[in-house]
Amino acid sequence: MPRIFSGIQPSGELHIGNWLGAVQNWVNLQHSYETLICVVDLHAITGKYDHESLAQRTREMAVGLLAAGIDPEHAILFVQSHVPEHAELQWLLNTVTPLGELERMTQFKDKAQRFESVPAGLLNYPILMAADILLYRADLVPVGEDQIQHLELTREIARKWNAEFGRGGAFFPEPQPILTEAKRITGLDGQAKMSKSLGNTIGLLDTPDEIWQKLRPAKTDPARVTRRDPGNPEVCNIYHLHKYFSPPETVALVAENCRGAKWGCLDCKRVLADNMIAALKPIRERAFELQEQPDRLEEILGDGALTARRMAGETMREVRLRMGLLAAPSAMSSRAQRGLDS
Ligand code: AQP
Repeated sequence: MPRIFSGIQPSGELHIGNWLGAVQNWVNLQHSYETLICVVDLHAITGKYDHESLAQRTREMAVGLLAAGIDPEHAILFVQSHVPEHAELQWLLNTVTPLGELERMTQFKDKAQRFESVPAGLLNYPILMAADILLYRADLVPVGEDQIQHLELTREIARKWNAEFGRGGAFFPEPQPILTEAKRITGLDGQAKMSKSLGNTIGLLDTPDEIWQKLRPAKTDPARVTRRDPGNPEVCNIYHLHKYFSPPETVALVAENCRGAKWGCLDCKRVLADNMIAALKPIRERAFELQEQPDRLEEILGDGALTARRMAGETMREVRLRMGLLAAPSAMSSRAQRGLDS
């Protein structure tokens, strides 16, 4: 069975951009692929973050994913920092990654502007992502469009490593992306990508009132100044969101009523809010149930980390060997193994 790997940062609330662009895909694919889903907390500390709430956000992200339909019977769900091999492989891959490639990453250039002194972790973020994927020798990576460039670099890193240490073969497969139709959901500002760190999101677990309070002021067609002005749905983010939450006949009605100025933007948003609230209700309910079962969450993440560590351990043994590192003395390995099993 081909293997897929994907991750999400606990850098804020799980939002509808993550859900439509990636998480829904993970939920569908987990039945047909060997699936690893990782809450990538080591990535989340490459930006400015609140260390006091990181652990809680990590738990909440895992709850959100389970509520959205990630099924521990079908997918290995775990937290990145619980598998130290991610950081180890990242260091080893550092040695084959060209600096110039890191510096030209669009996400690095965007996010670097937010810092006076840019942390090296932000530059090295794509190497950690490559390590995440290659550690499990994944074939496919379901992501949103924003991650395509990082995935291209992952393939380049795999190629370079294979050329140097692959002994004539492709030890690391070159992973391919899987995109959804919603590969780039625009934020409520109507301009930037919906993004946790930009505060332009609707949370997957938002209450009906929170959804409405966020949708009310959301940007629409900028040329539509008054209710009587005919609008252009094609340039309106609210119209595009209707396509994911409303039935086709409503989407058609929205377009017609916007063009004919029969509805104001608030009317259109109210219909979207109702449909979005209905679509997200079962997810919110499942999340509440899970929040009441912290032991269950602990068990799922513990099992996930254990399985992931076994898989990661197999890859790392081979990687260390091929890169010429001295094997750990056997007494040390057996003690480490006991630590791993306990
Ligand atoms: N707006 C989006 N539209 C479609 N897909 C998206 N993804 C994120 N935003 C959108 C996809 O969701 C997955 C998890 O994303 P992530 O949290 O690991 O990284 P990100 O892309 O950097 O997400 P954010 O929300 O923008 O977080 P911050 O602000 O912390 O950087 C990925 O597959 C991503 O493509």
